Amino acid sequence: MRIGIVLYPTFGGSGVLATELGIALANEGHQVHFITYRQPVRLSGFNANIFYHEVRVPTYPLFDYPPYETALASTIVDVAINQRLELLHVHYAIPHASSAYMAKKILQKNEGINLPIITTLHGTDITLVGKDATYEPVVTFSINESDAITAVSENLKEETYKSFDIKKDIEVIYNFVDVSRFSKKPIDAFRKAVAPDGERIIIHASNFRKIKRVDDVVRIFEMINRKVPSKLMMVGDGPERHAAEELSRELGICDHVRFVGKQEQMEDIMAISDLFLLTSEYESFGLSALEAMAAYVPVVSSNAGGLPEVNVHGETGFMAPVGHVKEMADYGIQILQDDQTLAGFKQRAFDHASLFDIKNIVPKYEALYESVLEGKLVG
Ligand code: GMT
Repeated sequence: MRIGIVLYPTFGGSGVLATELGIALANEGHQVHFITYRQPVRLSGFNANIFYHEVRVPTYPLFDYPPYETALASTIVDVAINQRLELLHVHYAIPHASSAYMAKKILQKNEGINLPIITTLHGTDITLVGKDATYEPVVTFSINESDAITAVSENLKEETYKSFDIKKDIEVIYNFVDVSRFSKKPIDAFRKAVAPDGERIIIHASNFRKIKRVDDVVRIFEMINRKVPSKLMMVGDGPERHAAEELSRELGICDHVRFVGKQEQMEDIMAISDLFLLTSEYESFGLSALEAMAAYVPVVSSNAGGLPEVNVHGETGFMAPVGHVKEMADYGIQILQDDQTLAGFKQRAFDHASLFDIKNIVPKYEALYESVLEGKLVG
């Protein structure tokens, strides 16, 4: 198949998932055309089946807000015609689903081409940004106009039906992880550099937006560290990073906390970690938690959104209500208290992550593409 994939090229979960999906499809022999405004972060190395088409958004003195949505629709039209795309898969509804709709209409009218559109809903496109009245009518319309809709968890599917008047079926296709890539042996020298006295290594990775409640991570770490000597690695960057750094100074733990910024080799960092903290107010799924589990790292998380579909309470880690930092710290201590308990959680985290292995999930997207193409009306 010749597949177009529209995505955000950043470190956000939707962009990571879309990039990994495209690479997996290319490895299966499909021709994959990524369409976005910058080289996606996880897209490196040469693959004969992968193409990257950059959306250029020319500036003009009149534009306080350069019209990305229009530029994206025009690029989709161009790529669809010149690369003879058979279908287009857009990740994150805003503004990708409406640009896709616009492109589809142009292709139909001008070229007699029917380009099926698949929209994958990822999270805040529904739960935060999308349902804001500023965007809602366009989001509802463009989701309904998609030929197929998927959501990354049962919870996100429910939230979508709750917040939008969606007339079509939404298929749940869970996020996935390449277990073989994440289950790496830890690099001893790296572990020693972070935890020279054999401390436990705790990790958080996100884009440090408010919704992630990174202050909670710092507070939980402080409580765990009082009982179990540990180090905290804060991976990523975003608006709340500075406040979290300040808090770690206030709590007198900054010698034990490293803010390492955005990292591409997540598998090496995960490999040396003992516990992953994810305190979010909402997660449709929690891809970072799944990647941690695939690296044998148990998870203490909030129980918001789709997290209970990923983190099995008492098995792969623990969950507590949003903001219950003391409870989460106690769970962390319980997991880290001795090597035998930790080893049990690590193994179960890995076993559960294996259910979401790339090999099990990517065929579900391929089957969906095939069923969309079979029902396709040309012209
Ligand atoms: O919030 C983020 O970290 C980024 C965001 C996105 O859409 O780029 O992530 C969402 O999509 C991920 C991949 O499907 C999910 O695993 C995340 O849970 C989801 N984030 C939220 O719902 C807050």
